[in-house]
Amino acid sequence: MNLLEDLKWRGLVADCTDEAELGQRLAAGPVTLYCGFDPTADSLHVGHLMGQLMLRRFQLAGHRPIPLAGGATGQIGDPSGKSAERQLLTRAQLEENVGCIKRQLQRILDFESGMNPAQLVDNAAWTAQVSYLDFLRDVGKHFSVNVMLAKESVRARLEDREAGISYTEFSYMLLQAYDFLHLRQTLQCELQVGGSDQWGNITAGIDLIRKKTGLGAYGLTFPLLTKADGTKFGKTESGAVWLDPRKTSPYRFYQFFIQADDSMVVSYLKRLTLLPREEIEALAEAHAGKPEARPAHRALARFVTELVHGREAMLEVVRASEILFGGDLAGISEATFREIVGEVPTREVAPADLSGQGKSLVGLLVEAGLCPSKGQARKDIEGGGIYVNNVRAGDVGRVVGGGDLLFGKHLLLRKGKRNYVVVTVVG
Ligand code: 383
Repeated sequence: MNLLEDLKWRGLVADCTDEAELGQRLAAGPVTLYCGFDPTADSLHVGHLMGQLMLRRFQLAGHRPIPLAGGATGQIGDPSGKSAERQLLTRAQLEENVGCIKRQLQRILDFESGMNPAQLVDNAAWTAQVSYLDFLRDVGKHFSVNVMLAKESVRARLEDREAGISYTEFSYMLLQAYDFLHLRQTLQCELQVGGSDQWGNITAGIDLIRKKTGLGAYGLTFPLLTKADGTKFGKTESGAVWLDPRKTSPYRFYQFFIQADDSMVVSYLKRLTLLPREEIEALAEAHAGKPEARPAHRALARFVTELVHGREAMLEVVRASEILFGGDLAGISEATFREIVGEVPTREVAPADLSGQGKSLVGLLVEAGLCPSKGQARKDIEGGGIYVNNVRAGDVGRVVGGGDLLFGKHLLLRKGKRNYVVVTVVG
């Protein structure tokens, strides 16, 4: 299967300039392509992964990817897909954000490949020094306001009179078009990819290239990720799902994919992983046959977590995610354990209670609220239904003390299959 067919099978083609032509060009030899990312925050989020992965798909097929950091466009703000005017970022914020996203754009792609290495660029490099007058003469003159007004991104904001659009955001598409022209001329970049919100900006660039140089160029967009209810994917109650582990921990990140909607999981596998078609089809079948085993969710979460956070972090969160299903606690980091603590009831005890001689498990079970009485606690222990740190406690005389504490302060108590309480020593 060729690249375009694979992209179509994955549901990754929304709009495309003449598809047959693009197919022929891709078959004829390596193509240089780019995708832009604006430094609107100090991290990229899962929505951006599609663009990064799109570049990677092309690279794996032998083409040359250019991730672009919008050091210049980030100073303006793309109105595409935005219902209201953006707040301008301060210079300091911008600088900080550009640094952060550049580091993230250096992942996922191969920058060392001898044949088709990726190349990171920043549009501030060729835009910052252009004078306003030159820009209006050399670029602005090729844009018809009539055509600009008809672009979806502008039209939507004009229709909503209250929101409106500033002259600054209205001009955004000229800057993105100028980038494409610049990359076409300096790096022979022939194709721009992006989400479907970018179609207007991409075609603006193709038109500018034709008018200024007479050369052709291609554009390809992918549908934006949505949830089963049609709303934006990648948002939780606590905000976006970030790629920076300090903003969204690898554990939360993994859980986000594990909790994906059943009806969407196969589509996410196609669009957010590089797993081959046969593997995805086998996972789809396994999911249809035994959805409660969550084979497709696990494969999705593992793949994306490894891609973003690396293999070690992925393996740790997979293990951590099994702890509340009775899994082994050995080797778990304190940070990850804390995440789990956040998911179950916790009970605080004073240090004296668990030091020295320790404390009887029977008493602790009652205090922790896992057993209604000491009598019941004894019965539960005898019945084999009580676990300390996921190890069965068979002895009614069991005493828990300092040696049982995880990271010197936590104890994971469990009754039956899924009733957990974390006892934490405070003070
Ligand atoms: C800037 C200069 C260019 C080409 C593109 C840009 C950025 C572009 C934009 N993109 C979004 C962003 O930065 O705003 N104007 O957050 C998102 N992208 C990708 C993809 C997406 C788009 O980075 O659909 C989601 O991630 O295109 O919203 O010369």
